[in-house]
Amino acid sequence: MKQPEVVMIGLGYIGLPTAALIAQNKIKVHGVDINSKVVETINAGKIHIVEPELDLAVAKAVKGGYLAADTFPVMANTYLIVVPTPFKGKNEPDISFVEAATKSIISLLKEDDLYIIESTSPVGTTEKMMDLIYSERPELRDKINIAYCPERVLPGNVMYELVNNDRVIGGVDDKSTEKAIAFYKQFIKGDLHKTNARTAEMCKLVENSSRDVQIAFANELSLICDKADINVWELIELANKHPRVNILQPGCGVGGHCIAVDPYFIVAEYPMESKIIGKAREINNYKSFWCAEKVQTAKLEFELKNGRKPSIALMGLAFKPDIDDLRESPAKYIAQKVLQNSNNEEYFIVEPNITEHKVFKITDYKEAAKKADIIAFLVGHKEFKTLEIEKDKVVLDFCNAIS
Ligand code: SAJ
Repeated sequence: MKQPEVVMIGLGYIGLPTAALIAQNKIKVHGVDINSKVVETINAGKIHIVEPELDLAVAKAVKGGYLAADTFPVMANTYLIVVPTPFKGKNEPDISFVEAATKSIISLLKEDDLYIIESTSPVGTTEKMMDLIYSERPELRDKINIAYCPERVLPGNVMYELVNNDRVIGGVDDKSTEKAIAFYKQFIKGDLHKTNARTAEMCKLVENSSRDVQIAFANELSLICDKADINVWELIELANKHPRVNILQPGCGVGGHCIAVDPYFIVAEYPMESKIIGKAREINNYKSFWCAEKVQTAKLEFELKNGRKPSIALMGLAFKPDIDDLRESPAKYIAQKVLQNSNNEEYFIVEPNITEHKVFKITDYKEAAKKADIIAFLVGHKEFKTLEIEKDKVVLDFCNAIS
């Protein structure tokens, strides 16, 4: 492959679909991943993650010669950093992957190049990386273009949303913003909104924090309603009849690798100011703990009433309905917690979207619902809606799964 136009560092849930999309537009992409297995898989035209339509896009891009992967970068004109930003210590963002990815391309940079970070990052990361680049290559100061552009796709619908969602693009200066806009215009149909790098970084964090805060409100209502003996789902449905009220749904807590994570990036840096954002995280985490306690109480009540230990079905492990993704899943946390407190009861762990798990023995959902005395719905998977549940069962429906 002759010199690629784009180097994509990080070929995960966002990097690979983005690389495939760029390649579909006949722009040559050199994908980089530290995992040589991932590199091999992609070069064979295959994929290592579950995402509808991605397999075809990657196969076509590789076959057409527009996408190739490797464990190291090469010279290009545009460099995209799409690597994870996990936590270290007590919910502190760890930007060491962004830093390592940046370091790996510094020596390749030349005048007029475009460097973009897409990884969710704490405010100021793009400027920090700019300083890092210029400390090693002072002759390039103000001669390259540096920008931040977060993604906002929904897992499971990535290939559609990547093309059609609006994007927020912020450069470290106007020239960088314009250059980044021109780059994304080649393959994105959604509107491209200009700003500066710090605002773009904060925008991503705020989008996910906003959702976390709204879900925390719904979860708080569910705790209040449980005490007040009110059906929270009926209450929310009625309150939402107001033309300007739109309350989200309570559940077992908040999971996934974005909404349960990104708010901490704000709290870690602005702890005194981000009171509601921090509290929302606490409430949503507490909701999972509360659900586990409810299962525990139901077990004890059953034993007192019936003079024998109950069998328990835990329905769902994924972090949200109708997916197979268990990352940061509140349901998985609850299952672990309940099993830690087990006292020789029989358990049925259900997850219709996966067939096996290295820790949990997975049981068919119909069989579990038939055999268990206590059925706790942890995720609102579509399969559960049609279950016929016998009247003598104790049902704990934490996510309105069966109404
Ligand atoms: N949840 C509730 N109640 C609700 C809605 C969701 O408890 O009313 C829970 C879900 O069960 C799940 C969690 O919240 O545990 C997060 O689910 P989600 O569907 O809100 O979000 P994700 O993590 O699948 O994807 C999000 C998306 N962000 C928003 O909707 C604001 C997506 O657009 C982002 O691109 C993605 O995070 C990301 O990468 O940041």
